[in-house]
Amino acid sequence: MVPPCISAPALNRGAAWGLSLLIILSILPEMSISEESEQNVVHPEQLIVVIEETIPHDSGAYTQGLTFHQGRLFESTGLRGESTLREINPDNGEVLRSINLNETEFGEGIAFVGDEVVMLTWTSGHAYRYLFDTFELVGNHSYDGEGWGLCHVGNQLVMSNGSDELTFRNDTTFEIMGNINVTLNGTSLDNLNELECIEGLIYANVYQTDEIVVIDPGNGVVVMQIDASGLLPENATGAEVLNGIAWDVESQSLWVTGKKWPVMHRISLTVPSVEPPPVDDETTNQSSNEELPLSHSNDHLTISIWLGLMIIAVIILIAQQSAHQAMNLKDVERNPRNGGNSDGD
Ligand SMILES: [Ca+2]
Repeated sequence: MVPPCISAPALNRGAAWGLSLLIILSILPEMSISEESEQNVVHPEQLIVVIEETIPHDSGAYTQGLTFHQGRLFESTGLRGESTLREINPDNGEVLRSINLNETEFGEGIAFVGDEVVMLTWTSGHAYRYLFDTFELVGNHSYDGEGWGLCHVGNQLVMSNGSDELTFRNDTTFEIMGNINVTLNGTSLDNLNELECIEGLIYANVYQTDEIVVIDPGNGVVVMQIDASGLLPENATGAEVLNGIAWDVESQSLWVTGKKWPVMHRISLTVPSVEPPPVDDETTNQSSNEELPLSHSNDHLTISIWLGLMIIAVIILIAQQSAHQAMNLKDVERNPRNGGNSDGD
């Protein structure tokens, strides 16, 4: 049934529909850009660990740094009054030799540069250099801010400070050469702790988690995410968080431990063979990325339906207006005296 006339409000509604259509058409390109940038986010490969070998570890060692040099294993420990630099027998976990830091200092990460081992101190701003075969102190660099993890690649030391930032320093002068901000699924990842530089990538413990992330040093993007949960024996008392990654280039083996853990593990990495266990919200957000294309596809379908409905509505309104104008014209032709106004005065 054709309405008796198209009122001014109806015409306004038609204009509003048209305006809405223009607005939606204008924001569509931005939605496409947003989708495109989401598609550019690198989602890391998910890996789990397999224990290949276990040796004892000093359960009094508050592990801060762990690294190999020439097949020999070195560890640094923290806490004021308990901080040490030590060599460990990689066959049985025995502490072969150890030196103590000043009681006011809190030991942090270590890394080798040639035959010298560089050791950070948390908030003291000192990076000490020791000859590895004697632990003789031969150098002392200063730095601003906090020192957490350390590893060595090329001619640079990579240093974490507990944030999402990694700083690259000249391995001789300790000068800052650059820095990167680490992102996981496009979001900043804080609490980067102990580090290990392995074959061009940076492995990092994430403090207070059982997670190890593998970082592209070129752009800070996490390219692999390792679930290292389940490595601490259930009967371990007093043990704290996972911390300590060491790569033995000679045997191509990867070792991990934790603060005051009674064990160290040689591990391998693999992809999960079954569905991963229930995860927390953060991980859920990360693991739901595979659903994003479907979600965007649904968004596009919804937008297309609305656009179609609006176009149909506009066409109907225009048709109604045309029909009404035609009727008015006929009325005028039939009743020229009253101008076609059948309702009278
Ligand atoms: Ca390390």
